Amino acid sequence: MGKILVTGAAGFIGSHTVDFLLAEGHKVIGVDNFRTGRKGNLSRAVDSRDFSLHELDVSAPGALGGLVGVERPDAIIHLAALVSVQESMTNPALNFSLNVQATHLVAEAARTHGVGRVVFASSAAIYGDAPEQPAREAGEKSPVSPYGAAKLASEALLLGHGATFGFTVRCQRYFNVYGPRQDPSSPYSGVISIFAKRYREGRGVTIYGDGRQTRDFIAVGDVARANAIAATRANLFSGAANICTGRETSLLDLAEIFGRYLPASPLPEHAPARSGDILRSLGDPGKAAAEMGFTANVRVADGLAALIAESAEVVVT
Ligand code: UD2
Repeated sequence: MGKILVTGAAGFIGSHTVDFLLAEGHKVIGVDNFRTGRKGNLSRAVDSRDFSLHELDVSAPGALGGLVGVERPDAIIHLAALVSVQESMTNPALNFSLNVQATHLVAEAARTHGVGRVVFASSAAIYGDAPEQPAREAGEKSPVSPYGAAKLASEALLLGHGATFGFTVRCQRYFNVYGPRQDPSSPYSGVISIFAKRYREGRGVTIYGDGRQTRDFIAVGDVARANAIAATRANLFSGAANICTGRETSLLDLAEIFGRYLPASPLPEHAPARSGDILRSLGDPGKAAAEMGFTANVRVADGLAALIAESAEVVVT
């Protein structure tokens, strides 16, 4: 069993990744500065003797390096980030610090202390707003936000460091991730987290535009498993791969599925489409399957059913 350091451990994807790794028997070192992560997300993990939690800002020079030097993990899963595309536009300097500078410090920590593998939270945002359908890894990358640009730059920083200094780098290009513990508090939160909260409260939802826009929604449990594979599977090569399902679901379909489970809900209302909203987002999952043996298992209807059943966990106070 391995020893894995997870940055952003108290976040949405981070905490599910921690839980998955612990369930597989690994030792996990969690790192978070609790800017957006929440200690409550780790309520299961903190009971494990194989888990330790460190409050630390990855973008502060020396902070992560010191911990990596002491702990000497086999792999680092770097998920700590400024996660809001909107915030990257209102505060590009903070985006640079948390989404580029921090990545460089992770790469340096890996080089300095001989960490064998780094797994990175990249994003479909690197493809921009008019990718080929389905988006393939070798296709054009034209990010349309500082967030997407920082993710693309981070991939290059890590892959360059890995190739130069001899460690493996896996860049995970997540599509639209959803599931328990996703924070629904902002209008720019993931649409499924917003819909789940509103339906649970007996309120209707707002669909921006005609609702025929589609996304490749992937369950966070699948993403956690993809992270664990990338960090621990033997004989992986460096590279970048979409973490997606290869299936698209429209907003109208989403509302219909929620309505099926919660039939007393009001019908959705429509509002004008958001500027810059993309019509279709769909990833090709073939490269992750070929390079890592990863295939998403959870169908959206099943993922939504699980989310509704776990509604106590969805409540964010
Ligand atoms: C996703 C990512 C973002 C970035 C981007 C790249 C999330 C949360 N966001 O943005 O980080 O990677 O992809 O392309 O994964 N909508 C409604 N009603 C609502 C909320 C949203 O109709 O109450 C619509 C929204 O206009 C959009 C769709 O739902 O058409 C998905 O919105 P989103 O914010 O969940 O994700 P997206 O794909 O815009």
